[in-house]
Amino acid sequence: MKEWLRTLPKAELHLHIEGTLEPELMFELAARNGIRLAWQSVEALRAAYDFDSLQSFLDLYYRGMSVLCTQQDFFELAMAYFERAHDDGVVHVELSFDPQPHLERGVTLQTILAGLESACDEARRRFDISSALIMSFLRDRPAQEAMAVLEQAAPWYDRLAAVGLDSAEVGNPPEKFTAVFERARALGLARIAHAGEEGPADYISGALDALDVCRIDHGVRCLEDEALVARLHSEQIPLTVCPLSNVYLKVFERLESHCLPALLDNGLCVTLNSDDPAYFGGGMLANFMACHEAFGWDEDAFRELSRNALEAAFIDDQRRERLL
Ligand code: ES4
Ligand code: ZN
Repeated sequence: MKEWLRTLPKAELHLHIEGTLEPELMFELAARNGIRLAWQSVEALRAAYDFDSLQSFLDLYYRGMSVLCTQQDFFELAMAYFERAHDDGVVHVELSFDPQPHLERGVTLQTILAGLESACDEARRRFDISSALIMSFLRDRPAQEAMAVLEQAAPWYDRLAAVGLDSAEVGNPPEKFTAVFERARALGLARIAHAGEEGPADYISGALDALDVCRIDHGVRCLEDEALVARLHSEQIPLTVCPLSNVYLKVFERLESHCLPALLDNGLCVTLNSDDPAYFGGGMLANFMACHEAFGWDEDAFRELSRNALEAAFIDDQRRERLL
């Protein structure tokens, strides 16, 4: 099954590029940039990957990404990810990036985007992997800051597939960002948002109503609201579910108790994704294999999940047809 899953053409729609930073590269970049890390070694860092919640992960995630300084750093980060994705049989990737923590450290949007874009170009040439960029706002920071970042990104609007919303969910409802997403819509940008990962089902409805999103990242808590499930079903709103992430962050205790089978039973448009593969035990193939083992899904089930992702992807129709 593993080899069959590897050859299945897969699209990854929910990936934080900063969450692909493996400890070895983190230490290499820290040394190159003269940055002192809080951990003594790669092993000590890996041992710290023991999360009890989204926040405990985010604390480490933001500390880790502080080694990214130059265009070359962002290029190497993304290329290392693309190589692993190619080995996993991934043919299309939508990379989210979080500008705010980088801007705060004095790293410019130009540095981030030039590095990521050149990696995307090389991935297309070397691996025939297509890609799209999603600029995400941190929901635990002020909406005004997100608005300023959106304005600052003007030179790149035509190269952004969408804007997104991530970071600490509970206490930061989608409505906080109504004006920012309204502005993004006026600029012609597509919109997506994390919702219903740790936050309640209300945040999923809120993201659809207040932010007019076309996809929901995670969305696993939708099952707590029957009317919402009916809506997600009738509108076929794609959910980018991240099975291993949800187990690592204790959204579900074990994969066997994950709600994925129930989401599918309700006829929802589910996709499988890796979220932060360096932190959550592996990439797309590891996530697919874990689901095969936990749920006993067969080839037809995975074909449908991959088709859902290609249909929900920000990708030109010609390439979509070719990959489907
Ligand atoms: C994230 Cl798993 C997750 N949830 C919310 N925000 C994030 N940023 C990076 N990974
Ligand atoms: Zn995420």
